[in-house]
Amino acid sequence: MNKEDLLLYFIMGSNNTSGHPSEVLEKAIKGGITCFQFREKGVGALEGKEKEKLGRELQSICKNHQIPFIVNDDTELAILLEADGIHVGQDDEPVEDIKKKCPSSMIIGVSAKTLKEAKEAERQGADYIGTGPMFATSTKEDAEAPIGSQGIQTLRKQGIKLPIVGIGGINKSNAKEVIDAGAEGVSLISAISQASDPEKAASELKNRLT
Ligand code: TZP
Ligand code: ICP
Ligand code: MG
Repeated sequence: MNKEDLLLYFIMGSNNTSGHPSEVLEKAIKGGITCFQFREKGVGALEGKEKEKLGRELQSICKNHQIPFIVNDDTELAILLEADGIHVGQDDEPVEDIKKKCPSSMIIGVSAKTLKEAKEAERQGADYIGTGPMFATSTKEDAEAPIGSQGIQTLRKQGIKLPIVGIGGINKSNAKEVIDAGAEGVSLISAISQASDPEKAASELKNRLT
């Protein structure tokens, strides 16, 4: 993956939107997102064949537009779909185990916010880290206290060289601040998935970042 692909990284599952996920994704792509993560999690999340079906549908839209398609958490699904990548949290499957199962071309993203977590992700060969929550968010039920864009500045000062995307409570008013702190990109859910006009939301975000 190119670092540039991380600039405007949209994440969504079926419970993040009142619209149809495929339509929201199409609009987000028109607006200029550069990467997509399928995160089917939380209340009412699809499972099994239904989850696979939606994943395939969203992946096919990404393919048509040459947008990297990343699967959250579910290594088996990422392998089955031959996704471009997998994103895991600190409590999920270790990167070393993922690397044993997945093709070497698979992008591996890890959630990491402390120096220790970031160094460990780097050591294990992650391709990027997702750091947050940057700001207050109600999208993730068990989100910890926000660390602010300073959290990214600190990781950079401490010598972390891996590409970083900030996550959590990011919108068009604070997105640039995250990039200025040293991140390659911003990842976000509600600022696009809950927008009345997801295309406009994505394109306004993109304009603030380029
Ligand atoms: N991880 C940390 S915060 C978060 C995740 C998945 C939720 C991001 O959602 P939003 O709506 O962009 O704040
Ligand atoms: N960062 C990214 C990019 N995705 C996630 N699901 C997360 C952190 C928790
Ligand atoms: Mg997880």
